[in-house]
Amino acid sequence: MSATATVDALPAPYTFDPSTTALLVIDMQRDFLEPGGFGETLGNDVSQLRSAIAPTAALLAACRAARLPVIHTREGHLPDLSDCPPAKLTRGAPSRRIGDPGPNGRILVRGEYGHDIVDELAPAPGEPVIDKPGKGAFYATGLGDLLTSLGVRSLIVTGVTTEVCVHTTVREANDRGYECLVLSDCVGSYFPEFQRVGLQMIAAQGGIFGWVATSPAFIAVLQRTAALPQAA
Ligand code: C5J
Repeated sequence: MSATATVDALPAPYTFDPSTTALLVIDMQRDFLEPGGFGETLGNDVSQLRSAIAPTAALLAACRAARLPVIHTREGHLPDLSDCPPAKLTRGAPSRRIGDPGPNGRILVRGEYGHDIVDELAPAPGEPVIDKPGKGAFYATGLGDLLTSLGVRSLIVTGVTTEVCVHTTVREANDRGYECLVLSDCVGSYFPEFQRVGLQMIAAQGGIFGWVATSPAFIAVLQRTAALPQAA
């Protein structure tokens, strides 16, 4: 694929070249989406995030069919917590702290069941999974080098939570020159008002750090573009 495509988006249509575009799925982990994990220890209603699963599954299928690179991320820490800053480890009064044992294994620790991605959105063989200690997917990871090696310039961004790891990553990506389209039905927040305002913030001020569209709109354009005859 090398034709450009345009999706209806806010604040303005989003034009991308599928041959330089990747899907980035942020932190769709049991620790955030299922009971007994990090999200719930902070007092959140984790059911709020589940609406993002089905549209993201459909999006994954469409991106795989169109041969867009798919990259997943997971937030979490080494078993000895040496990559977890004290400010993150000791903050607040959660019911369990990072590293404590929980029903899905140690909270937010790499290699534990709760740290992994939910079954519905499991990475396909060969899809990169970026483990990150922070909220942003570029901080202390190889994501930047991976995107450079793939020749990616545009990112379709989904995942949780809208106002934390999705926002941080989109801001980081924007500062690095990537054009980010956030799909509103494929991101989720524990707080409906943060979901609404978080999306508004991305597209405000002429698209201060990105664009916002729906996944059906994006998928329809991707499928139409993939079906076009390609120049030799
Ligand atoms: C949070 C995330 N909310 N993935 N992480 O702590 O948004």
